[in-house]
Amino acid sequence: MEMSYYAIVHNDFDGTASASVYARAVGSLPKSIWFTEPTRVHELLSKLELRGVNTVILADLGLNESTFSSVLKAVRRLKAEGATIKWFDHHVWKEEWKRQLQEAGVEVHHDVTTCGAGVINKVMNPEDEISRKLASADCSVDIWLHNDPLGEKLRRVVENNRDFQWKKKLIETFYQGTLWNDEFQRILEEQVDRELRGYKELEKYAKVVEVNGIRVVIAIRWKGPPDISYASQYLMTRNRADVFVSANGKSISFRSNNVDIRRFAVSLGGGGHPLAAGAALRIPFFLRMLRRFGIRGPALNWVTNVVIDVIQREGVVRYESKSMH
Ligand SMILES: [Mn+2]
Repeated sequence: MEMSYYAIVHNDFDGTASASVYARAVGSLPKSIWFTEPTRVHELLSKLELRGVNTVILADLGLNESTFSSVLKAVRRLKAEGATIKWFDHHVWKEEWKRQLQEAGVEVHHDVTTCGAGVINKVMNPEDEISRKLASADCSVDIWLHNDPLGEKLRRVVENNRDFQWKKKLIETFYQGTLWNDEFQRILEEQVDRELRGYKELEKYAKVVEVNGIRVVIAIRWKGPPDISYASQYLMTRNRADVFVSANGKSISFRSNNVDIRRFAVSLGGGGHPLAAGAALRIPFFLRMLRRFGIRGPALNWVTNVVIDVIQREGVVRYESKSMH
């Protein structure tokens, strides 16, 4: 059993669940916890002072080429100061990164078949029922398995409040063995109410076009819930559309359940997954101004032309996924 440790985790549901599962496995909460993004891990690690704590765990944080050497330098320094470092992740890694971190003395647990909390649960405490249930709920939304209703509920509870203090409180609650309580229920109900009001408004922000034999629903970004994944499913279903596109002024997002939309995002200079991708797309200043005054039509038409153009240029390629229906 460990005396005390620091946790550095992704700033989302999976990071929160990962920290909770680890805490249950070692029987104590972290001395300090940081919620961050994969692009900022190197900054955090280079500034980290051990102050008598000798274990550092990182979870649900991927790596990238541009920051890897700073990460490596920071972990070498921490190792030299006597730290034990454990890194749990499920994002796509280069073999090279894994090898170099291991050579630097980092314990790497990398498994792309599950979510971050799932990796920790498998390695640290596969027998713990609470951890298994939490990891299952988390994986359901984090890697789009959509096979555990608790995931949809907990995600809303986690995302209800962006404050780190809220995530810390959730970790304590999960650590104690509570996965659902009256407060969560109240938050869920309020959140669902807000979403339902949001769904009613959505149609005002969207239009449907047919291009190359598919129906595409295009939206200008709305404020508040529902979030883009729920809104995209809702608008596609209601409009019997194959592709959902939304633009917020600076970027464009594509979603589909059966068309490879990553190709459209790549064509616009972006990228992502075959069924969820995006690119930078700056709506002209004047149209953004109009939109700010509530006149959305011109911006929506401008985005629609961009979308029609890219679909006609790239053509439609179907994509079948096992994990989505
Ligand atoms: Mn994750």
